[in-house]
Formats: sequence, C-alpha cells, structure tokens
Amino acid sequence: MKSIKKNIQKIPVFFHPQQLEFHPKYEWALGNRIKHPESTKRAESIFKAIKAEKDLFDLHIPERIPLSNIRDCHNYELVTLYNTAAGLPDGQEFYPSVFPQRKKANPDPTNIKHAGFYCFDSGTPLNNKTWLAASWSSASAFAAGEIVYKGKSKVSYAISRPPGHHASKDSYGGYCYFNNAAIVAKMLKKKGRVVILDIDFHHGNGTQEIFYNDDKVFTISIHGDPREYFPFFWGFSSESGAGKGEGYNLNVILPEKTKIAQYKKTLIETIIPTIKRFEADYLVLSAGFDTYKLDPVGNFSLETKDYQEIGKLISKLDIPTVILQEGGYFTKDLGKNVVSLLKGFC
Ligand code: OKP
Ligand code: ZN
Repeated sequence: MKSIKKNIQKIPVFFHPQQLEFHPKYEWALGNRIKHPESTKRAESIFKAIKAEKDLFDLHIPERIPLSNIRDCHNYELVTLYNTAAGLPDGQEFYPSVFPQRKKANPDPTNIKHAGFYCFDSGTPLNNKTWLAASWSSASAFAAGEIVYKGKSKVSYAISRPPGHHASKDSYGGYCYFNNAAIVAKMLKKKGRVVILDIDFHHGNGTQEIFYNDDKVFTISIHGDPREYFPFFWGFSSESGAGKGEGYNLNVILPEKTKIAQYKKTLIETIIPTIKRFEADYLVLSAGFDTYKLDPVGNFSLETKDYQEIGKLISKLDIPTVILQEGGYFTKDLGKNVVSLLKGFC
C-alpha cells in the first residue's frame, strides 16, 4: 500500500557546518558590554529541531558560491575588509571606535583600523572567521534560492546564520555581514517579480537600502518602533522607496508586546493585499524569531504556535517561497519556533 506520507513534499533545508566557526564574543549595547546574542547555539538549536522531523525536512549541505553572487549586492571594499579581517590573529576581535560618518575620509579596507568606515554599530565584530561563516551562510541562502528558482521545490529554508538583513551594499552591522535575502532576490529577479517580506523584530534596513530604487523587488518589513529599537535610524513608514522604486517599500511598525491577533490583522489587512496587488512571482521571507515572547533582544509577545499560523497565512499566497533565517535569540526555543513556522508551509 502506498503511504500518504510519500505524497508530502519535504522542505529542503540548507546549512554548512563551517557556519559554526564564527563565535562573536560580546556586544556593546548602549554602552554595556554583554555576551553576544548571535551565538552558534542558535544554529545548533535549529539544526537539532529540523533533524528531529525527518518526515518534514530534507537536510542539504550547500556548495560554494562564486564571489560574483555576493558582489551583486556588496561592493568590492566591503569584501576586501572581511578579507583583511581573515588575517587577524586567532581569538582577536575588532570593534571600531571611530566612525567617520564618511566625511572626507580616505578609507582603506586593507587596514582593519578602518573598519569603522564600513560599520554602523558596535555589536558586530570582525575576526578571522567572520568571512568564512558569513560566506557559508550566504551559500546556504543561495542554495535555498536556487532550488526554488529552478522550480525543483515550491518552498525552501536556509539556516542562514550569521543573519543578513541589516547589511547594505557597503556597510555591515546588527550582527549582519552579507545580505542573504538580497543575494537570493537578485537571483530570483532574473525570472520575475520578487517580494522580500521581513518578519524579524528589527527593521531590515540593509535589504530596504539595496532595493530602494527598484520596482521589481518590493521590500516589506514589519517591526518594532525604530525610535525605541535598533536600527533606530531607519524603518519609518515614510520610507516608501525612491525614483522608479517609489511605492515599492513598505514599513509597518507594531507596538511593544504585540500578540498574534494584532500581528495576524496586519498580515491580513495590509501585508497580504499588498503582495497580491504586486503580483509577485517569488517571495523571500526574512524570518526572524526575536518577535518571540521570551526573546532577550526583541519585544513582541508571539508564542511558538503563532509562527505556524503566520506560516499558514503566508503560504496561502501560493507563491514560490525562500525562507531565510534572520534573528531570534532565545536559543532554547528557537528550533521549535522555526519548525512551527515551517509547518505552516507543509
Ligand atoms: C539583529 B537582528 C540589545 C542590543 C541591540 C542590536 C540588535 C541587532 C538585531 N541588547 N543590538 O536580529 O535583526
Ligand atoms: Zn532582529
């Protein structure tokens, strides 16, 4: 007898063990030195939860990607700086202490002391493994993108750690080095119209910036109020795109302690109609879980089961979807929150 399970398409999941080589030690959070929230335990928690659901997921190790796929989104200097950091002695982390605001500066990305030119916060260290882990994170994202791009799967997921949505063409910050969502969207854009929906607690300022003038990639972010929360300077509802891209960026701010009822209302009344109107061919979901009620960095009040509802609502759009890992720092429950979201797509 043919089992019903065989007819269920498993979700391909991508992860490379070298993503675990990077261990940021601490972050300067408004003047306080705290243990870095973006630890390898995050990826391990997700990996474990995915592995436990053999009927739902197929785990894959990605192949290397050519530098050109990263260069589609980032300039040469940023890549050079990470290469410079790869030469730091073992165990040494570099945090810039001068940020020249790019005024009449003469930046030299082969000088690690100049990292402040490319960096916009004090929580995103460079060390000799940053490049390795970040490029494998992008390779995981790229492989997840490719399987959907080629029509081999309708949905895919990458444990893209370190995350990417705060990184712009020429700057890094917010624990992000390469913008994984942007790398995937640049590929998908060759075949159709793309929406990037960012459900991390924080505004996806890097993603917004990369596609700000683009009318083929619609960037949407739902997040906590930037007047109170990182990244502070971006994420306001007045930021709607520019030039040809005017009208193709949407920022939705939700209050502290937002629960699923309000979150769903926003999805149903604002986000989903916007995506439908745009007639997207592909969706990239920047999935952060720092919206979780116990998250130490974000400040919404979502519960584990809520992610499945969010996943179900988004999957009803019936658009080929690439899901990428962004934030989520309550490590113990991160794996089950990810699985909950993905179950919404099953
Ligand atoms: C990265 B992602 C918290 C300090 C805040 C920056 C937050 C970066 C979030 N004590 N530091 O998840 O969007
Ligand atoms: Zn976040």
